[in-house]
Amino acid sequence: MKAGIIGFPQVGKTTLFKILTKAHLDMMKFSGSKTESHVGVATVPDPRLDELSKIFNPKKTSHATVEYLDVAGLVKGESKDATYLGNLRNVDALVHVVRVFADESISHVEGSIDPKRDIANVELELLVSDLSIVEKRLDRLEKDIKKQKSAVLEKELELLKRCKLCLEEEKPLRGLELDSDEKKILRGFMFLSEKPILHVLNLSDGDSNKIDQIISAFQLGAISSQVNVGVTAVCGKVEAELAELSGEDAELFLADYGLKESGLDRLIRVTYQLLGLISFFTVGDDECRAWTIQQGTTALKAAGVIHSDIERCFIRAEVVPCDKLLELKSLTAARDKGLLRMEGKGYLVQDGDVINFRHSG
Ligand SMILES: Nc1nc2c(ncn2[C@@H]2O[C@H](COP(=O)(O)OP(=O)(O)OP(=O)(O)O)[C@@H](O)[C@H]2O)c(=O)[nH]1
Ligand SMILES: [Mg+2]
Repeated sequence: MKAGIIGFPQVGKTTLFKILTKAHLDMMKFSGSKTESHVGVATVPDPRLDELSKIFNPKKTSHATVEYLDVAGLVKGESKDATYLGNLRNVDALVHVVRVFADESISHVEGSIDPKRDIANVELELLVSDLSIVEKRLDRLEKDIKKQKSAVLEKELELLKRCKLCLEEEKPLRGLELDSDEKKILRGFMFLSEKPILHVLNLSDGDSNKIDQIISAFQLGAISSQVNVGVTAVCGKVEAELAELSGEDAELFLADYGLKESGLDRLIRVTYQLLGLISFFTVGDDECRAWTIQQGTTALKAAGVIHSDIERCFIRAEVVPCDKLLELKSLTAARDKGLLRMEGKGYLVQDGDVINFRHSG
């Protein structure tokens, strides 16, 4: 899974990127090139996997990961330039950092704190970028159709006209209702306003206890209830300090700020929810591992996430929910109790399933 971090300049994008990916990069200042970006990998925290590892004591424990991309700040009005946001086109989701922290010494593009306005402005940049792509393609299509009639091209033309209308009304494409054929047609364009987006409000340290009320405090209820849109908050500065601590110190530090979990944990959890992602596990002496899949994935496709050979030679999946396995402490015990179920190709994998794939390869 890949997520792109976007936002206006000096809102805390790189700060968040560093926290998420635990990157210790000193040269995080961008040289000014619009297409420059940093890539980092965040580990998805999962206490269930840690518990499984305690039982199986494997040589290796592999958490799921999310790849984050940190790009230069958006400049209003420049999104028509296709290369500017080009780096973001192949991400699965966008994380939009919104500045809420007050700091006189750090300039704010609009000169004042107003998350609702900033969210609207960023959405507008995404729309404008998509619209310019739609218009170019429509031009081309109309010319091609004049030369040669084609049902396939006509279908694309109709769909892109719908997209154009939507964008001209300043509505993001993620709100369009599309059937699976239409989704397929649009996939290649990698439209930005079609991607799920998580707005992350970057709060002042003093506001750490307000995270739960953030949506109502800034009247973001209507925004957060839109399809494929999430809103959450972090305290960038607090999290940056937290990232330097470990274990008990980190827990004490969190308690001091009245926080239940680190912003990193929450952010990754919310991103998973937003994208409809779940985890299943494989266990053994060699490796205990978490795998990420879309909710509603079949056992066959889940096998393919591990290796295409396992999908190709799939016989069956042996499944036990992780909480049951943690209780019984071994697969043999689970089997003896009749809790290790045999499932076929079409079984829909559930979050927390521990799976042993039987295959003939
Ligand atoms: N007071 C305060 N300052 C912060 C916070 N988060 C980031 N900053 C500061 O704001 C400045 C900009 O932070 P960055 O993370 O570099 O922001 P950015 O969005 O990556 O900036 P560009 O890449 O230049 O667009 C830095 O000086 C940070 O130390 C915060 O939560 N509180
Ligand atoms: Mg930056």
